[in-house]
Amino acid sequence: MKSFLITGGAGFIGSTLANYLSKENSVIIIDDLSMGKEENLIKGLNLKFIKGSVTDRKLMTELLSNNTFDYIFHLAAIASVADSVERPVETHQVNFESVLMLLELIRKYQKNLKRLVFSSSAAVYGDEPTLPKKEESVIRPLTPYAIDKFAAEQYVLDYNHLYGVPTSAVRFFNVFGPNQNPESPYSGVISILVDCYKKLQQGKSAQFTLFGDGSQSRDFVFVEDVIQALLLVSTNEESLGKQFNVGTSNGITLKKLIEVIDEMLKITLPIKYEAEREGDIRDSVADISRLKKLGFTPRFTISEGIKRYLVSEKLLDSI
Ligand code: UD2
Repeated sequence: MKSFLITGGAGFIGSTLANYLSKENSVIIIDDLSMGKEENLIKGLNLKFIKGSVTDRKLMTELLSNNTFDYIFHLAAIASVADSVERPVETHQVNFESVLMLLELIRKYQKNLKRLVFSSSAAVYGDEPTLPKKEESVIRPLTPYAIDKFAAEQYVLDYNHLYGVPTSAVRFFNVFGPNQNPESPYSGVISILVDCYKKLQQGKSAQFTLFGDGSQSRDFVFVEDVIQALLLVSTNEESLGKQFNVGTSNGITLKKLIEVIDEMLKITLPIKYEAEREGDIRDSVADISRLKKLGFTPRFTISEGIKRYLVSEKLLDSI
């Protein structure tokens, strides 16, 4: 049995990882439930939940000095780019300062750690138009969110180079799947779409607001493939001190995506068109050759991932 710490472990990606790992390992989760939900977690003997913030120095010091972890996944963050623009100082505390504090605590107390994996974001590439994005592509972080993710990621990797702390980072593209919280307007677009279709299927009225003309494209990656990536990155010697794009290498436009779901559910989604969101990136697609070298193969096409999601939300009967 290995010992895991997952910060942000009640959130969408964190809870999927925790539920998978706690079948055969001991998992401690810390989450302040700002976006995550305790009911995302399948409670069992191997899973311990702590409600608290990664910015709480006392709590984090206790956690790191009283336990020995094999692996730490740092997934806690203010995940909304818009939020970071509204509240740059608070975002910085959560998305950057907590990381530096965690690194210091690991350096001091976690001498047997096998790996810290930090969750960075495709946001670091900003609006530089060259596609697909490679890890060594031009970095142009445009928001407090992206600046903090990039700075934290660089610190995480530098702690490997400078102090030998075993670290890696992943740059998530557009992750989707069950348990993604659709409540904020800046939640993942697929969770918002699924929420709309759900209402329509229940005979309620719903309308999807499409920002722009729908020709923008994204590399949507199903959460189970993200788990595959996290496990590969955390256990591979080759990934020490490096960052990895996590996507599928396939982009799809929003328009096409809606057509695919319309067809699956035999529903025509009512769409209200609004102006493009400020700062919206037109196209985003990952080059995943670095991750592939670790043995990664995306197992879900966008349609397969969407189907699974719709089944889990009981919008479709079976696969
Ligand atoms: C993703 C990440 C964000 C950051 C960014 C970096 C998510 C949820 N967000 O933002 O954290 O890393 O990538 O580039 O993964 N849209 C609509 N209607 C809606 C909601 C969204 O039309 O109700 C559009 C939106 O304007 C955008 C696209 O859908 O063009 C995808 O939006 P998103 O918020 O899911 O993700 P993105 O790529 O803006």
